[in-house]
Amino acid sequence: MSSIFDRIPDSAAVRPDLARRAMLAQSASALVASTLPLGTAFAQTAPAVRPLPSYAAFKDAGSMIVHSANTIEMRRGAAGTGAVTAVAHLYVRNNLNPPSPDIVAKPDAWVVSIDGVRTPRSFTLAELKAMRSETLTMVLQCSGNGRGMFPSKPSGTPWQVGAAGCVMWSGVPVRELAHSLGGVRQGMKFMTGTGGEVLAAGIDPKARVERSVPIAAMEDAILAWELNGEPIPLAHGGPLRLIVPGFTGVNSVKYVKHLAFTAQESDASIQQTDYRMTAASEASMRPTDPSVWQMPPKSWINSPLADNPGLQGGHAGELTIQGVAFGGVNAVRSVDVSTDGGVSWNRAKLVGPDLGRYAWREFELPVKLSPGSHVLMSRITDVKGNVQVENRVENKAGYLNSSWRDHAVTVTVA
Ligand SMILES: Nc1nc2c(c(=O)[nH]1)N[C@H]1C(S)=C(S)[C@@H](COP(=O)(O)O)O[C@H]1N2
Ligand SMILES: [Mo]
Repeated sequence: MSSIFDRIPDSAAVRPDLARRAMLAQSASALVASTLPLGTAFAQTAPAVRPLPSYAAFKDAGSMIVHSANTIEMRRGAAGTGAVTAVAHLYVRNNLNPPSPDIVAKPDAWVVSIDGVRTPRSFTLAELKAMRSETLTMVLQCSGNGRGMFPSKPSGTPWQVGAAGCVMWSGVPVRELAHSLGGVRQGMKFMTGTGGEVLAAGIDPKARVERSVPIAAMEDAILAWELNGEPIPLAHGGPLRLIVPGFTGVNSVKYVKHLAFTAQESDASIQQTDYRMTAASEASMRPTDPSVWQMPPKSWINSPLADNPGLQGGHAGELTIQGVAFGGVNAVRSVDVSTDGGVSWNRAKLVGPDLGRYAWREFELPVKLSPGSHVLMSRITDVKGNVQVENRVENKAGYLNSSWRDHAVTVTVA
């Protein structure tokens, strides 16, 4: 896999952001935007530009940051203002190399086995497609999104905001599938999905991608074969993916080959000693530390930004602040925006379609900023009254950063 990185182009031509930045520097722009010091540090130490790996070659290269062949994020602001993220912009994250593209060549032949029900059995994808299906819009977000903003520099991909997107999945509801198989057996506490990666001979089977979530999550989970109305590409877990809305990305197992209702959590390492909220001072993650499951409420501004000065309007300082907000497992109630570093807040307007409780809402707030520097941030409140946290929860691996302070942007009005 490393061969795809043999040629690393370094010309500005493959960095549209750099080209744009150079142009902006020349123009007499009234508004010069830059991210907060942490973001600036990231921009200065941005990883060398790498080409997209072949399985993700359909991505819009100019909108993506290729951290590695298995970790690709969307640039902040690249999604535009649509409520649904284009597949060409959606981030990619693989814990193991993806399986052979052969599995999406004949998607209907894919087999998934269902266990922990009264009458366990296997289904081909063709058989699942004959059942009633549903479409679900949800935020898919990596547990480590925002890790790049932890000053402690936890190991792992230093994602900014772009390991997230809001996309539509279509497939069969897990609760209906379980019902058709006589229902879940007694005593089952978890829903456990197993990924279809084939481990090389000699590799510890605990290295498999297998995740367990509390069984209540089955109520809204689906086994999906379509993403934004098209067959799911290999990069996003085709031909069949378990979708657990409201939970972080790792819980939505790609190329799912086994779905089981289990009494215990999986013994896979990815469940037991990874994706845990462990104190930074600990040597390793322990199975007794809290699992990374449901996503907390989070929002961030996508415009204006350093790479996207946004709507400057005809007058200096007049612009519309835009961003996205989601509540994780709960719908968005409201979003507030501050232009003075979090001292005072103004209610933003929710715009665009409401695609359900698991989707993000776009928000906007027109403002007039005086000459000088302004720190902009957003803060969501969900329908249950939970408010986006001010400060990140420090943890060893840099998970679940939803701090509104960390997601601030600084703009300077000339
Ligand atoms: N089978 C399998 N499923 C997986 C993974 C994986 O490596 N293998 N990675 C998980 C992680 S950590 C994330 S964040 C999401 C990423 O989904 P995406 O690549 O479609 O954006 O898939 C999850 N499901
Ligand atoms: Mo992830």
